[in-house]
Amino acid sequence: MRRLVLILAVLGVIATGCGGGDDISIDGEWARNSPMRADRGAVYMNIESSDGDRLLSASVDPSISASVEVHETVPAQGETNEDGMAMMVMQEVQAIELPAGETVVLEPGGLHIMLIDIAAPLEIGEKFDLTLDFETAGEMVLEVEVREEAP
Ligand SMILES: [Cu+2]
Repeated sequence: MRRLVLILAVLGVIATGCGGGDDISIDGEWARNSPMRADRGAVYMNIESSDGDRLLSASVDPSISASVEVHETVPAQGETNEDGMAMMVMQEVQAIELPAGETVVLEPGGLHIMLIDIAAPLEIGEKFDLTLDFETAGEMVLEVEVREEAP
């Protein structure tokens, strides 16, 4: 299902007189327990911004996890495994850039939203609300389902 969310900052438009609304479109959202850490979960999705925007942060109810970070997965500096492959590590990013009209993919092994200190293991089929905070579009609440793999 493709979810088109129109976030027209109506009050902002009235207050400032400028029509700078940004449309954020999200699909393919899903969540799972982190394969690496039992106390973490990860959320993935495809995001597209009509006019260009930045995803600044995300949050969930404390009954799901204590905190939420936006992460990227990158090769660890100078570290390789026994096959000579670069070891991958996750690190927090300040924001995810959303160039106008481009689909940005959050997926395993790449960008993702990390639930830190989950309250309980995420059960397949469970759904929870994730709040996304965009620089221009503002806050948006997305219902995310826990799945074994991407929808
Ligand atoms: Cu992570």
